[in-house]
Amino acid sequence: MSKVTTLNEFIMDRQADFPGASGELSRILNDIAVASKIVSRDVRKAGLVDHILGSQGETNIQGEEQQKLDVVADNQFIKAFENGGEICGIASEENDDFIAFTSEHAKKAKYVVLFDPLDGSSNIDVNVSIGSIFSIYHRISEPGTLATLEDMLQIGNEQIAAGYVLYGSSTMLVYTTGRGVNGFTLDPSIGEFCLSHANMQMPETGRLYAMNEGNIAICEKGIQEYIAYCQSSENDKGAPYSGRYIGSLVADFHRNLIKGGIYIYPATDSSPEGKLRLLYECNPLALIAEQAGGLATTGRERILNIEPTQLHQRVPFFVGSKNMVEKAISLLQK
Ligand code: AHM
Ligand code: MG
Repeated sequence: MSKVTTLNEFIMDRQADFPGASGELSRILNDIAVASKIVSRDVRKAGLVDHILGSQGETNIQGEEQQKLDVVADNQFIKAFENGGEICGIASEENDDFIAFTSEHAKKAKYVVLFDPLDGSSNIDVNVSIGSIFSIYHRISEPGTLATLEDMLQIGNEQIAAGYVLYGSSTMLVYTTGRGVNGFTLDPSIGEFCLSHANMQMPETGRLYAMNEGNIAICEKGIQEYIAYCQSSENDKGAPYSGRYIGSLVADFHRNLIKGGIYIYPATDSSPEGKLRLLYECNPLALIAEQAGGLATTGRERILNIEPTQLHQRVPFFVGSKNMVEKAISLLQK
């Protein structure tokens, strides 16, 4: 039988690669793993528990209806970060403003986390995969004080670590600390994430494209041309690509990471900035994509170079296999 490496062991081994590392980042990653196991358990019960499934009857700052599980997951992650003691503040899709933790211990902490506790949550009621996404930064403000908005509004390039959890046919945690990308599958029989996808590499090219094509008529011409290219027999593969759109960013991204492909959420007439949020959806996936050899762009600018101005800022998002993203950029810039 081959040796199983648990996430815990893997994190500890990696910590040894950084002489002088104090273990704070390792503890944050462990806190995320524990919180996501609890969220995974709740997601798995979604169809069974009436009081979890369905709408909470409230809307978040983006005017979207919050699902109960969104709130459950949000609270779970916040609790983990607040109790863990390594985080001085958080920002999440489900909270209008960032939260600065007020305990003396938390004020001394060096890190902030931005996250989407449950992305694609409109898919919960129909039993389709959903995910959590996270992004970790060093704070900019002085330790010992309250976290500030400036701590949250950093460029993606400054991320210390980023990752996602996919609640799919199995639960997987994929993360990077800037030294490659590794994926862990939750073994429910032992309750541990086990290394299943070491050193993940996104294929340079692929034949899968993911976009909400219902928006095609309200996209700019370059997007329409790129989708026509994907569907043409005259493209680089000499045959139409396959369209695959789950409408769950983490699931669409994960499939493309493994099989090769491109995910596009462009600016449209109705959402001129795009739909997806820079800080806790695009930046973390952009870091993972680049670490795996892929690319992430707005079509005009590298995602990881964008100076954020708002917590819930939206950007057009193209992410995936290098050659496919480059082709999309070339048509957009034509
Ligand atoms: P959410 O954060 O409210 O769940 O929205 C993000 C989701 C992504 O997971 C998904 O790719 C996209 O929205 C789907 O949007 P659309 O229904 O417009 O295609
Ligand atoms: Mg989201």
